[in-house]
Amino acid sequence: MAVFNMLENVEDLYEIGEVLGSGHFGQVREVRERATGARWAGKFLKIRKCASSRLGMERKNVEREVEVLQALQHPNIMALKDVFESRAEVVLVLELISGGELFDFIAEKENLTESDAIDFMKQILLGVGFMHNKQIGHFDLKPENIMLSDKMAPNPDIKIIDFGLAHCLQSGEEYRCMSGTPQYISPEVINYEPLSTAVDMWSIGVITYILLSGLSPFQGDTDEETLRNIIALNYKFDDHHFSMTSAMAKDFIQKLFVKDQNERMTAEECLHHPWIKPLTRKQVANRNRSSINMKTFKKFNAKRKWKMSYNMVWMCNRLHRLKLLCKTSAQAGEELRPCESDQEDTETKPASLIRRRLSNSS
Ligand code: PIT
Repeated sequence: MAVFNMLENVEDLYEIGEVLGSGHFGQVREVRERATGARWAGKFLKIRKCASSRLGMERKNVEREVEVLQALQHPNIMALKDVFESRAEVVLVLELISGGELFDFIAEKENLTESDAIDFMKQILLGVGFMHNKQIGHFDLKPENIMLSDKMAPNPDIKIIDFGLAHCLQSGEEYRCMSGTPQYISPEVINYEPLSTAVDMWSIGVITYILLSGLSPFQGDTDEETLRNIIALNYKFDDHHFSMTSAMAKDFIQKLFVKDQNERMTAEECLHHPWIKPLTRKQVANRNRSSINMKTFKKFNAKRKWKMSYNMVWMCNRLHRLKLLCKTSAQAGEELRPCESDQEDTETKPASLIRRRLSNSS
């Protein structure tokens, strides 16, 4: 069992500042180290005493995330500095990432060539490749989890965040999990098959497709339809949205949208694909000539941000209802309190929800 700093109080060592973000993971706030003045991000997780066995689960999930982060020291992966634990709370002190989300940064640009996109993709692949070499899968790669160190820097660094669903795959172990975000999940997740690090490579295919075209490859009108499109590998490069995209970029994506996990390109192979690592002058010229479909991309990003705000309001309402329910239950003498895991994110859906949706739709 991981042992966290229980001797000192986080507030004795850090001054707690403004909220940077919140979601299914809890709340992330800026914190300032009192001794040095250095700025960090503190992820605050309430570990509440619940009537159910969720308490043990929550602690285990945090421990797993901490173990993963401790194993991942890489320039493109958010670093973990310290962990504090009190009776009701665990605080992870993380690297402060002030550049915001990569997709927001791109959406502000007037135009971007494939070369610019490749510079970012290369960094994502370096971070993911590093994880995969340690047999760690992120299992929730999506635009919200790809941030920039500092957007004012001439060449900002990519930082991969949120290792809440990450898992270290042990040899001989079959790991199945049905969490994730419908648009970005792979067929093996939907089919509840044993998972490998190739799950992340599928998500990288989806992210690349969106980055170049502003379209989501498998998006249906409902989540069920999206999941069905993924299983049927139902996507296309339509001429209208991909008119500015190079053939090499399409080949790169096609080699990630492969049903068989063993046949899908690995991060290492991606880094050697000619789209990422051009071998000839012609290939370099092609990358510079091709560009991101900015008009559709901006639209996609605006819709994505709107959905995120909507989800946040939905989550707050749900929490409020849960609190009311607790009050009523407490008055009735029942022991029931909301847990952190009740703060369900509507984007990262638990298995039961996806399963219910699939069975309803058949
Ligand atoms: C920020 C700035 C920053 C770190 C984060 C967000 C981290 C977010 C985060 C971290 C996790 C997690 C979920 C989200 O599971 O410096 O805006 O470990």
